[in-house]
Amino acid sequence: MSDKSAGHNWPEIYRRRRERIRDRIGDGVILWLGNSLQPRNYEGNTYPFRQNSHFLYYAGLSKPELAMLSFPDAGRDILFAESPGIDTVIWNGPGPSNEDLAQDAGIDAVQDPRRLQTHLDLARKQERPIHYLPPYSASSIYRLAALLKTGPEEVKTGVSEILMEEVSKQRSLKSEAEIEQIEKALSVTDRMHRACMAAARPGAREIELSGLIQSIALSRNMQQAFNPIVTVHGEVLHNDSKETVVGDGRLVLNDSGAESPMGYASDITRTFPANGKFTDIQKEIYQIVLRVQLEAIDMAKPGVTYRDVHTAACGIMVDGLKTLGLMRGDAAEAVEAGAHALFFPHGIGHMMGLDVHDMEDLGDIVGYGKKEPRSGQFGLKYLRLSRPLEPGFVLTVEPGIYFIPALIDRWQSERRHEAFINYDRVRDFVTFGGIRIEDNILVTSSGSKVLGPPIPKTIPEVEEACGCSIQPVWPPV
Ligand SMILES: [Mn+2]
Repeated sequence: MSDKSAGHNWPEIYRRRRERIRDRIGDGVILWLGNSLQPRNYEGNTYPFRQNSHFLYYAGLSKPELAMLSFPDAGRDILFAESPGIDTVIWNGPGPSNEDLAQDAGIDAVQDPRRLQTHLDLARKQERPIHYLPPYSASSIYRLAALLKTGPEEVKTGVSEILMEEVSKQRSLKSEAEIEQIEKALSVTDRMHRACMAAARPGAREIELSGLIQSIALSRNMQQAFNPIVTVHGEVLHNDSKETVVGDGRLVLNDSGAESPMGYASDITRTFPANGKFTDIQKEIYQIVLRVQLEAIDMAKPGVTYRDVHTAACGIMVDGLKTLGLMRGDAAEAVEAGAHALFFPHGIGHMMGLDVHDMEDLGDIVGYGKKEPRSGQFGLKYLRLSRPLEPGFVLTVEPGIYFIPALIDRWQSERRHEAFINYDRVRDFVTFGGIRIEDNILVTSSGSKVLGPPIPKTIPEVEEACGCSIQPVWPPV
């Protein structure tokens, strides 16, 4: 891929990553499938291509329809790529040769894609296990079914658990070169958030702000790591930015992050007043969320489980909500019962790397390991990371307080957790919206470190950034 950071021998990094996974798997063959182009409305008009993140991690090549085989016993890998024909050159220009691709990935052998079938047929005939990761797109399921001469359902049940575990272990620990990529993305995300604060004003539309921040990333050759959430309805957790007009006195929630050209994510949330000044009650709720976030960052260190960080964060939140008369009773008991989830129905954070929810395609093995089941309790069931933290993990820390009218109505009608929730007081906040504050941290040997440049976060910092004039995307000539 383009834009490799200087000072790192990427072909050697990919080669070593594959060597390690081959050693851990030990037998059979490992099949790595790259992604295909996804059509928008007909085959030739496609969505922007995004490579499979495992393929990026082990080969770094961002081109559709690639595949790779790793042979643990022979200690080698083969790349499978179609040779660019004259039509490709005419329509898409002269791209890199297959030999160039192989060299970039640190692979010695490159073969025609039709040879992949021959290798797999032989492995099946010899009854050697074929290890592959769970496919998440219909095109990959279909491609795997054809290659393995089986059906889509059999493809899903035949995934390699040992490969999932070992990939999860390896990708969970981020190297210095990977942290550099995440920080590169964050430096653009910082610009996106500052521009959004500066440009927002009563009367603007959510979609204008969303368009502005996306243009900032695009003009630096970066995609978004996920669909940005820029909205006055922060209480709708994954609200798409719409034509909604930003009202005076409203809070704008911006949850967005650029993706580095090598595919690394960033994921930042800031919430700010549309007119540049927080009201008193907005300040009070904001301060509770900020305190929870800072204390959660402080708690994150090796050996501590993220579930304990989540639970402690919920307790601090309940204490804060009690001072405003929204909750009552013993904070620990309220959290144990799940009463706080009326205001905070999601988890404190998740792993982040090449995916914004890193390796979510591998399931709970990443955030929970093999032994710990995920809780079924409302709120806690959305905690994506629970396991003990290790140096090298990159996580998000993202508490929020939301006033979700439909949830308040339902719980109040059921008189749910009445011992802990003061519904009469909650009614005063029903049009408040929501506040979330999110940063990306690296777990270090002794604690944790917030990644990227400082993005306005305290009330004075946010109000100052809201009062700035908008910086042009391109410097004036
Ligand atoms: Mn997040």
